[in-house]
Formats: sequence, structure tokens, C-alpha cells
Amino acid sequence: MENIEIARRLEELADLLEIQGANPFRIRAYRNAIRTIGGLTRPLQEVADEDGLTDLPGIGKDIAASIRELLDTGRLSVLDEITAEVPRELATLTRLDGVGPKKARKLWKELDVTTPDELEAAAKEGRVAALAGFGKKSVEKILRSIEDFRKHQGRFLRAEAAQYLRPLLAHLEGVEAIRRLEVAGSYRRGRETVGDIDLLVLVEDEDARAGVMEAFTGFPGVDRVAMSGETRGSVVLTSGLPVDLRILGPESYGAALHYFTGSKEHNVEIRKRAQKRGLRVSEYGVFQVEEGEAGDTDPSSDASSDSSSGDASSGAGPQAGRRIAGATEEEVFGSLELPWIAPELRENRGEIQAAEEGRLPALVEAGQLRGDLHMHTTWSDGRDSVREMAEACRDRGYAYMAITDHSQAVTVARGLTPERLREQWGEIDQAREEVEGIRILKGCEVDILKDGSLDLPDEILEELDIVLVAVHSHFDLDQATQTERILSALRHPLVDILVHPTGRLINRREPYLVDMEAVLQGALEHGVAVELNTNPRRLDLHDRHLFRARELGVPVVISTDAHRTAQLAYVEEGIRQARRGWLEADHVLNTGSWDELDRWLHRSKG
Ligand code: DGT
Ligand code: CA
Ligand code: CA
Repeated sequence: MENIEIARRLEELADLLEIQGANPFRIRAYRNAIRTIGGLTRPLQEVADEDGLTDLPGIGKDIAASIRELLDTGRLSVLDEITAEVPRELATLTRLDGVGPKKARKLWKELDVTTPDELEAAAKEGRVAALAGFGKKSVEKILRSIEDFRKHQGRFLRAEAAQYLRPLLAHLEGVEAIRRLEVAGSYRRGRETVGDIDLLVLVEDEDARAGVMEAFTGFPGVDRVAMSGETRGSVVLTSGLPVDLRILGPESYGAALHYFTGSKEHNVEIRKRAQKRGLRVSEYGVFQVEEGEAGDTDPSSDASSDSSSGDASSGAGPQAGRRIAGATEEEVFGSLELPWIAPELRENRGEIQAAEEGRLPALVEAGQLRGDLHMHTTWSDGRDSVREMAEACRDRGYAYMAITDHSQAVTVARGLTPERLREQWGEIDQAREEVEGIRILKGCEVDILKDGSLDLPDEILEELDIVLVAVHSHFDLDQATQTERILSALRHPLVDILVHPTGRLINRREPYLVDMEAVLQGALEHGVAVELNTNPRRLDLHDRHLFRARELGVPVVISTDAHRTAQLAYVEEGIRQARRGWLEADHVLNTGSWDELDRWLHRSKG
């Protein structure tokens, strides 16, 4: 069982205990343990085998025993016990914005509400507003978050799906008959969330197929098998993640990889292009349309899409005609006189035309980043020290980095007053001496106050090497007010980067209402860069806005917003998103050398 799954179960347990009204110390102990697990870079199994779980901070004997039980059996008996008393769905209810454990308990005890559907019905009948502690405003908020919940239900953060998937991939990599193994679908295109996983495997020997299918459906992490055919299987993992597997032969592997990578919209455009050339593209290959055969009349409907057997060789079926390509993706694109197109671009946003005209972007790569310009330490809500963050950045090979703890208004994150910030500089100076080979910038993530002014006085901002600004409160202003608030921060002459510009939390919180076009224009006018925050829950800016920033010439900074050293690895998520936004190294400020960055930081602002 993966760390993240264990953390999930413990989180569910803590939520249910809280709803039950259990001892707050016990609940806090679980929450601390969950935080510890979140920060681990090694599998818990390994910790359990080598050092013992109780060596970890915040993990006592009882919780260690729970983790052991999960590792050994996949079950958690305390969770089973409590779900006999407290309905399990209530844990989901606490995830809704505006419903904490206390409110969930009240809804359950007094209205017998346990699911979002029941809550919605009760709210619409006015029964929720009648409860003590639920005002009209909070009911409206709850109704909105139920809508959001429905929109996202069943979609996994890509980064989470990646963790759930890892053990299955490792398992399949050990199956001898499998020559190639790739994840297609939205996952390969690098979307921030995925609905399911589309796995493709190349098996040369047809007789080996059954064994491969068995290895797939028999994987211990499979919760249930939805279907299992000769070339196609479908399972749901214990994490709830659905996974489809398709077994392919060498002649059609590339065509299938292209087809199942999608997107649907990209595929439709590809089929149109094929049609114009007297070709037909399907998941089996690219075929010459025979004389007298009309070919697909409607490229948006493809007869071949879900045939699982591959038994379609008669008439004008998907494998009729002379095959001219199919073994590799390069071959498929090549048969349509196109260069290979990176999966992140395959959203039908002009990539086929760009390919045709030879102007596909040279997409940015992780290795091109020279530094990380947004991170926290123990001075505010981070977990590691300035020095630890500096060493970790140096170990990643960065030339520069910025320490950017919160400013005073963000009290929940223990934001820094001017005095505390000055104190921190002492520690940064020390780290500069002790950690060689990396420039450490003194920065701050300065809160944009409700009226658009900044949370720290200019005297102190002037002394900083780099100034980040962000919205952390008053998310519910109307669009004109919110936009103006942010624009006034951009006009401030000492501001360098607007971070997590839309404030969204994927599947949890919608972006605040803001006119991003006006914000990007403002950033351009005032010489401010915009951040692509690579926290997998944020990925903010998202791809369309990155694309627009590129068009306008607003520099983008890719930063992790790490709150511990392990989170510096979030950069991979961000790179995918940047590529989906068509960004090249030149569009990204922190691909520049230290001299280039230094020059930019000393630019004169418009
Ligand atoms: P997801 O799973 O919702 O995150 O998104 P995808 O893009 O992975 O979609 P999925 O899993 O339904 O299908 C995988 C790919 O297969 C999809 O990107 C394109 C291809 N595909 C599936 N159904 C169709 C279809 O009806 N027509 C076409 N042209 N392609 C399809
Ligand atoms: Ca999919
Ligand atoms: Ca699928």
C-alpha cells in the first residue's frame, strides 16, 4: 500500500472520529501522523521494515500499529468499528467548503443528512437554515460547493493518480511477455486531473495475451474487475482509480497509442486530415481507402472506437484497405505529412496547423529550470529550515532560489512582521555562508490586502531581493473589485511576481472572480511576472492563461511553493502544465542564468 493511500485512510478515520466527537488529543495525533506521512520521501513499508515506524515524528505505538495493519492486511479495524456507528459518507461531507466535522455531525444528528444529495435537498427545503449555526449565507455557500463537488466527482488529481498507479506499473513491468508499456489518455497529455487511466501494452506473441490479462486483473491492488476480455480489461484499484488495459500487436501499437492518447478533439482533426488524403486513421493503423469505397463520411464518428476484440476485418471495417502506418506514432503522423506532436499539445488548439507549418514550440523541459523562486520555511508555515531548503535546492542543481515566507496578515500561516522578517535575514545570511554554490534571495510572499495595498511597508520591501504578491483572503469580491485589487498591487513599483494568480484549488475551490485578461495586460504594462504554481492542487496559472501570457510576452515563473524539501519535486507537475500552455524556455524567467535573473530583478518598471 502506498503512503498516500495510508494517509487517506487515516484522514478518513480522523474525520469520522471528529464527527463522532472523540477526544481531541486523539484526533490531533492522527492529524500529526498524516502530516508526517505526507512529508516522507520513503515508503512506509520500508520504514517499518528497517527503522520501525515509531522512530518517525508524531507516530506513537497505536498509530504505528494501525499503519502496520494497513500495510499487512490493507484493512484498518478501528475504521471498520467506527463506521458501524458513524456513516462513512459523512467524511465526504466534511470535504465540502462550509461544512466542517461539527456541522457534519449536526446535519447527521438533527436532519439525518449523510450525503451531498441529501444535504442539497434539505437545504432547498429550508431545513438547514433553520439549524442553529447555519445562516442563510452559509447555506448558499454549501449549495455552491455541492455543485463544485458534482463537477469534479470522480476525477483524480494527476499527481495522485500517478502514485496510485506506480505499484501496478511496477508489477506489469515484471511481466515478461510485455514488450512496451505506456499510459495514454489524459494522463499522457499531462492534464491536471484524470478520469481514468488508459494503459497500453505491446505483446508480440498472441498466445501470451491471456497470461498478461491475468497478471493485470490479478494484481493485488485491484479492488474489482469490471471486465476482462482477450485484448481489453478494465479494473478499479483499491484507491478507486479505474484502469483500462489494451493489449496490442506490433503493427498497430503506434496507432493505438496515438488514438488512445487523444484528445478526442485532436483525433477528429487528424481523421479529417486523413480523409482529405484518401486515408483512414483508426486505432489499428492508417489505411489507404480502396477505390469505390467512400471512407468515413463523418470523421467525428468512428466505428472503431470501442471495439474490444479487434475482429473487424470484413468489408470497409477499421482494418480494411492497405495499411501504410501503425507501428509507431511517428509513422502515423508521418503518413499525414506531419512531424510528431508532443502529447501535451494534442488538444486541438492549433497544434496540427502549427505542425504543418513547421512552427511547433520547442517545449520547456524540467532540466532547463535554474532556480525556484517561491518556498516557505519554519519561519511561517513551512516545515524545514532555511538551511535545509537551501541544501535541497543546491542538491537539485539550482543556481538560485528565493526564500519567500508569508507576511503578517496571513495569520493562519504565522506570517512575518517586518521585525521577524529582518530577523530571518540573519538566518539567510548565515545560510549564504554555509551553503555554497547557490544564490539565496531574500524574498517574501506579501499579502495583497482587501483594498489592493500591500501588507508590508515600502521601506522593508525595498530591502528585499524579490517581492511576491498574492491574494489570501476576501475571495468572494465581485469581479471588477477583485480585478482592481490585484491591478493595484501590480502597479506597486517594488512588486516582481504575482503568485498563484487565480487562487483556485483543484476539486476544492473555484478561482475567485477575476478578469485574467486585464491582469495579464496589467502584468505586461507594469513589468511583473506571473507564476505557474506547481503545487498539484493549484497548478495556477492554468494552461490557457499560460498560453495567453506567452502571446502577450508576460514572463512566467515556474515555482513550487514548497512547504518542505520533498515538495521541491512538484516542479515536474508544473513543467507538464507549462508544456500544455505551449511555453518554451524563453517564456520562463527562471530558465535564465543568475546574471539574467539579476538583471531582470533590477529592471526599471513601467
Ligand atoms: P479522461 O479519462 O476523462 O481524463 O480523459 P481521456 O482523454 O483519457 O479520455 P478517455 O479515457 O475517455 O479516452 C482515452 C482516449 O481515447 C481519448 O483521449 C481519445 C480516445 N477516444 C475515446 N473515445 C473516443 C471517441 O469516441 N472518439 C475518438 N475520436 N476518440 C476517442
Ligand atoms: Ca482516460
Ligand atoms: Ca478510458
